[in-house]
Amino acid sequence: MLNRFCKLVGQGVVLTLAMSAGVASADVRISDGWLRAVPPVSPTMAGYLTVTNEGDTSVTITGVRSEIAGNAMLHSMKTLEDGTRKMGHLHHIMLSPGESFSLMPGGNHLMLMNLQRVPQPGESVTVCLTQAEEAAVCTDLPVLREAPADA
Ligand SMILES: [Cu+2]
Repeated sequence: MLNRFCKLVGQGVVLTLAMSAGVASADVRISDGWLRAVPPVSPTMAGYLTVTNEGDTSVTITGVRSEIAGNAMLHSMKTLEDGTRKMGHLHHIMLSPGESFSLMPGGNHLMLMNLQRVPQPGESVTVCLTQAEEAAVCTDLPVLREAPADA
């Protein structure tokens, strides 16, 4: 038992050294993020952001979560043959090094569902993007009534 523990600790040290040496680093940045304010009775709210892969390996964003939401999802918008638009589950976002992907009003968005509480304009909410290979990346998004003018 003691042996096994020592071995695990040893592996952890090796991993840390490899990462600090910059062998392969995934570096995901979230920018221009915000959540659209909703009435206090709303069970859901939508959010928008740009995610950029600033590392040197490909990354896969697999979803979104927030402590105020019982459930959260990335959604895509599709235009159907009859011209109506419909939301669908965006299962993942793959980003090559240097690539970005934007969630914008009228298009792809993140959706916080089963809201435990409804944050009001002026508040910020921590939202995390989960990744296939790496730890989740979190950021605080402001709650706004309108899209920021310069976004
Ligand atoms: Cu949606």
